[in-house]
Amino acid sequence: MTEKILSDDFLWGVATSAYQIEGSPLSDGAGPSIWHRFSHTPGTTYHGDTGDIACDHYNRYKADVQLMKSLGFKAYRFSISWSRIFPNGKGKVNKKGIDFYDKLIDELLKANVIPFVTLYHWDLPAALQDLGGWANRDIAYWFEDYASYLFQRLGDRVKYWSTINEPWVIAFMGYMYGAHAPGIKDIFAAFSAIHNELRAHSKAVKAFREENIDGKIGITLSNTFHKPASNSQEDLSAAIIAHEFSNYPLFLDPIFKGFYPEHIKVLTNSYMPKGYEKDLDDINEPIDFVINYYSKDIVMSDKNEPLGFKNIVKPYNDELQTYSNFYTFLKRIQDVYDLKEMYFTIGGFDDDKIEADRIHDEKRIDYLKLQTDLIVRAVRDGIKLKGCFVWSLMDNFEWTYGYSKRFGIVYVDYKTQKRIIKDSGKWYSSLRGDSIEK
Ligand code: IFM
Repeated sequence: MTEKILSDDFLWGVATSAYQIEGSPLSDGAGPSIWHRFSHTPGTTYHGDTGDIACDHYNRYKADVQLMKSLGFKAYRFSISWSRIFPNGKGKVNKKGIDFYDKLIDELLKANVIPFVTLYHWDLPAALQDLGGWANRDIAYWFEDYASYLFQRLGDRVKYWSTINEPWVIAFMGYMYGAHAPGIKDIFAAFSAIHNELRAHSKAVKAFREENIDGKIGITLSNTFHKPASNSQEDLSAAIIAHEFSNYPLFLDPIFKGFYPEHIKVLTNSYMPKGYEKDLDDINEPIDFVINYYSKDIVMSDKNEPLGFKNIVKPYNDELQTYSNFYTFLKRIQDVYDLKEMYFTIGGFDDDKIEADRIHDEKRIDYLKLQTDLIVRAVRDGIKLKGCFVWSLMDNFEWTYGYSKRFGIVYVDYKTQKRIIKDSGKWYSSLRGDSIEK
């Protein structure tokens, strides 16, 4: 006997982000973003790749929406480029910039694809970086203004909003390790960035509620399963600290409870901006949902490291595979913060075999099967997962890896911009909430 696990309104979707797919970063009055500036700085990306053309989605969005429609996806998670809307980050709106998203959203709705908008996916207006970017306290107000404008302008049609995509990556890859834009290496700036991201996020959530927008708002978090390198007390503690420092507790504790996690007090007291505690009441503003993304690594205690531990393995594509870990993560998030709604973003990897016009990517299919199976089991076991977004709709600019990594379930021939649906795209498109039965 079969039993239906997922409801018909489970959102099977795909995800992208503005700088990674749009191309034309300076067209129609847009201002440069930090990723435009960073990728144009020699030595920052593989082969000096930039997002200048990317998937040319800015000009091909209609065909891309048709592609999503033809594949039967119910939802599309994409981000808005702040510097298309406000070329200087604040002040005067660039009408042509907002027109692009207006048209994209209308096109999606016409195709029956639900728009799921991310306000910020790493491409800060360069003009705001010149003022300190996420390390400047004022960014909370700049972000609030930007978000409010979008709520007013698009809130009649967009019902799902995520404020910031993977805030940990923004702060630490961008401000501490310097590997991502803006390329800063300063631990104090990184902690200020975390704190200001939370302040900005909560101001946007409050604005959303004040505007009475008919919809839901949440945040997208990266989570890494930190396996202790050994059973020593030091490594076990390092894994706990790494978890609280880089996973959902760092964000959801302040958002839902109004304080930073217990085990990282030493870090927050050492590196956070002075007086940060005074902001915690303001940050404490519950949200409607969380989108989760997972990976795993191994953590070892190391007193010489500024954070007291080091991540000794960080497999790029090797996701958290075991059901018990996956379930425990989601169950804790659901119970500790009383969340009624969660979404999952499935990562991916590059493993394409190209034969004429066919792209065989069995490993990606196996991976997607495994991940979707985890999702179905988690829902069966009471986890309130309401949708799943595969990263990514199509191959795109993978940040410092440039175009050397292909995460798409649709192949992009960058010379011709031809899209070719990979075998994994065909497999994923055959998946429907109502067709998954266990
Ligand atoms: O490409 C990124 C995306 O921008 C954020 N999440 C992880 C993806 C794969 O690395």
